[in-house]
Amino acid sequence: MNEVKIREVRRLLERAQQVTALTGAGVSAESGLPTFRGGGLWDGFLAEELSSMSGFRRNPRRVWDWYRERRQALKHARPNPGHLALAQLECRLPAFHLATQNVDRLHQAAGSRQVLELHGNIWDVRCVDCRQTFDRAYVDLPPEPRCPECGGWLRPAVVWFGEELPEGAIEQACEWTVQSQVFLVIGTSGVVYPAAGLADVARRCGAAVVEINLEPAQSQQTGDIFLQGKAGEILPALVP
Ligand code: BV8
Ligand code: ZN
Repeated sequence: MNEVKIREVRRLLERAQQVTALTGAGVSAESGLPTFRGGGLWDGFLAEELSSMSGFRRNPRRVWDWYRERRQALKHARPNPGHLALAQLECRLPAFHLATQNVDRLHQAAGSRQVLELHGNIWDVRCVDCRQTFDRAYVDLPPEPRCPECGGWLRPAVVWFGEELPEGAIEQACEWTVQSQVFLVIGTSGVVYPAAGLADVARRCGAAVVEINLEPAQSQQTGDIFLQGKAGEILPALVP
């Protein structure tokens, strides 16, 4: 069944003037990184305890332990065929844009040049007090990292629940989506907004929404093209 739909999506991609892709944790699953929901990273925790400022203020050590574990796993993670196929699409298509909810930077490691990180990245850190940002300088962090400028708590430079996305990020993703004829939604449960709302924007603008996932995501609607399976297997089949 996928074969027919894969041929249909390849045709849509070949004809499209502009294509936008939104990715989530599922695109990094085949690089050995756990996803968030369904027995993943948040298993046993309330998401807000680990991914919110209030959770961080309550127990910064526990939040850092969780991010340090994820950073450790990332050191051994490599881009998988799904990441590589998206980097190929960027080279092959006239206008391809990638917005990701992932903070692991595996798209960049795979060669994607234009990646819009809607939820920040796990490697940079920012001071809670003076808000100074320190890029990768802090790959190996002490258990309770403090700002060298003001002594305040350093935190991961990711977007937590209740925090704004990076300035202009969702607007840029919306602009790409409005102009696209095909919108790929890859490896995301579609529950976190405003990123999950992009698929609705695409539908309202008449784009073909193509969902690539092991199972239907919450945001999926009838009329979408659903390619069920692993992103690392389906995406390479879509590259013209
Ligand atoms: C904000 C930190 C506004 C980074 C994360 C409506 C509009 C706006 C906001 C809201 C709204 N409704 C509710 C909100 C609030 C909230 C929200 O969406 N809550 C949800 C839970 C209801 N949104 C926010 O707070 C956002 N901020 O809007 O601010 C504002 C306005 C005024 C003043 C202040 C603020 C911020 C959202 C960002 C939260 N940060 N994490 C990090 O540590 O990584 S969220 C977390 O979930 C990650 O960032 C992750 O990227 C994101 C989404 O998860 P997924 O990537 O989808 O992963 P998941 O495990 O869920 O699913 C994996 C999927 O892959 C599954 O479907 C699985 O089947 C599939 N899969 C698995 N393996 C494979 C596969 N698919 C293919 N192949 C495979 N091999
Ligand atoms: Zn500081």
